[in-house]
Formats: sequence, C-alpha cells, structure tokens
Amino acid sequence: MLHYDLFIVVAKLRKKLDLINKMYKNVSQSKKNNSMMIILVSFSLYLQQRTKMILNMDKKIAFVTGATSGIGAACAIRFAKGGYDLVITGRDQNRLDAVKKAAEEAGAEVEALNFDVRDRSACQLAVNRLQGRWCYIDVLINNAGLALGLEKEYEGDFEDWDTMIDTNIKGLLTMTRLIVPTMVERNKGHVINIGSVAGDAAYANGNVYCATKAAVKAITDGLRIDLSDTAVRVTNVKPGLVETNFSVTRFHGDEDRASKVYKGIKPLTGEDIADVAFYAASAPEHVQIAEVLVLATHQASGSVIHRE
Ligand code: NDP
Ligand code: 8X3
Repeated sequence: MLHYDLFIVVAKLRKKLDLINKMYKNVSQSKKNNSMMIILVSFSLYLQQRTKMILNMDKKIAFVTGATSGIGAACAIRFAKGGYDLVITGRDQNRLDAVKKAAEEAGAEVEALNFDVRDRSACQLAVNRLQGRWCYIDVLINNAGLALGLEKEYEGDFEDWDTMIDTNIKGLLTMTRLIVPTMVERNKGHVINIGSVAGDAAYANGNVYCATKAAVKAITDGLRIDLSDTAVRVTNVKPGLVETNFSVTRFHGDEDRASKVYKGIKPLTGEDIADVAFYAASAPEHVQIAEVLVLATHQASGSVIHRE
C-alpha cells in the first residue's frame, strides 16, 4: 500500500509539471515564477496531506452499523478511544452527526454513512463511496438490528416480522458480503456480529426475534468455517438485557412498557457490550473469541430473570 501511494504521488507530480509547461509556454518569466510559486505551495500542501494519510495507514478502521444508538454508539466511542478510526452507519442524520462528533472528540477520524441496511443497493453505494484507506476495514461490527412486538407467534404482525428478518438477518448478510472480501484479500480482519441470548433458546412471545438471532448464530458459525483458511476472525457477541432504545422500539414507542423490562434488575449497558467487542478485537491474532454470552448478574437465560 505504501509503495502504491508513493507511486500515485509521483505520477501526479509528473502530470502536474507537464501541464504547467504546456499552459505557460507563451507567458512572461515573472508571471511564470509567480504561478510556479502558487503551484509549489499548493503541491506542498497536497503532499503534507498525503503524507499524513500514508502515516495514518497504521491506524485500524472499525465499521459499525446501527451506530446512532445503544450498543452501536457505545462501540463507536469504545473503538475511537481504543485508537481506531471509524466508519459509522445509521439512518438518522442528526444522531449520526452527534456520534461522529463524540467519536472525533475521542480521537478518531470518522466517515459517517446514512443508509438503511435493508436496502441492498444503498448498502452497496455507501460501501462503494469509501475511498483510499477507508476501503480496508479491520473490524466490521454488524450491530444494526431490532425487535418489534412481543406477541404469540399465531398473532404476530407480518410487517414486524419482515422488518426484523430484513434487518437482523438480510442486512447483516449484505454488509458481510460487501466488506469481508477485502478482508480475505488482505488475509486480515475481524467480523463481530451482535447476536443475542435470544438466539440460544426461544422465550415466550419472542418467536421471530429469537429466530433472527438464532440465524445470526448460524450465519456467524458458517462464516467462521468459511474463513478458517484465512486469518480473518469471527465473533458472536450475545448480550442479555441491555438498557438501550431496544425495548422502546420493540413496543413501538411505548416508553412505560419499555421501562418495565428493566425493572427490579440492574441491566447491562451499551458500554458493557462495547467493552466485550473491543476485548475480542484486541486479543492476540492467534486468538479467536468465537462466542461470548454476556448477561446481567441476575439474568440466567433468555427467560430466567431474578427481579427485586
Ligand atoms: P437500539 O435501538 O438502541 O439501537 C439499534 C440500532 O440499530 C440503531 O442505531 C438503529 O438505527 C439501528 N437500525 C435498526 N434498523 C436499522 C436499519 N434498517 N438500517 C440501519 N440501522 C438500523 O438497540 P440496541 O443498541 O440494543 O441494539 C443493537 C443490537 O443489539 C441489535 O442487533 C439488537 O438485536 C442487539 N441486542 C440488543 C439487546 C438489548 O437488550 N438491548 C440484547 C441483545 C442483542 P435507527 O435509530 O435508525 O433505527
Ligand atoms: C435482546 C435481549 O432478551 O430482550 O436480544 O431478547 S432479549
């Protein structure tokens, strides 16, 4: 990469000098000197910028989907504090801007991409928009996801089912398909999928959401098998109760109902999960944290929760 970048710089310099010679063939010497000075100053600024970019190439890049809230936002800040630059994605421009600002304050350079992971061509366009070093993602955190509804399977809402399946399964697959090939090319990288305790066993009324997270487990295990002849690592982080916007979304904006989910128990925070993801990404290269189930101390499984 370094050689390639230097090659581009030299080629651009030669092209610029050729152009200058052509443009100023018939101009007086003093005008030529002034113009030459301006061009040299501009070019030295360009070189400074380019050198900064080349030096920055050692900084790793984490790509976090659904970074506008909860676990995704916490991962963005944790990885920024841990020395990564970031690509963050989400659908809400204001919240995306706020997380970008916070991550920049924590020391990261940040590319913010606004798109819906259910829209495959928007995903493709967003990834294609990344240029230079931003094409080389070191850690992909497939976090964008949601639960909608908590009803008996035979009373569930078709639209809620489609949204969960399209986001939690198909969106995660799309991002994996778009980003992992460059990891394979470089024989380097890490995919961290945010699964759930809900994927280990279904709980009452969890049906389709639990199924999407069981699918995340199978997809993560499948990817790990398919990448076992490479140095790319694959991790499934499976949280239990984490207090984020998750339950407000699940209950379609009913905040009272959402707050009851965390009553009588100290739930996990987005930061707790971000710490686990960062730990997995920071393990020595020969260590692959395949799966981590992270529960609040008084939660024993998807359906066993001790409340005060
Ligand atoms: P939040 O609701 O706080 O965050 C969800 C994030 O996903 C938001 O940034 C949201 O963006 C984004 N998102 C949802 N749908 C889409 C979409 N179609 N395209 C792009 N982004 C989207 O919840 P959490 O932080 O808790 O959830 C993050 C992940 O963690 C999910 O996969 C969830 O299933 C999983 N999880 C959560 C647990 C919990 O108890 N909270 C436990 C176990 C797993 P927007 O605001 O635009 O909707
Ligand atoms: C989110 C955790 O238990 O609410 O995946 O399904 S739970």
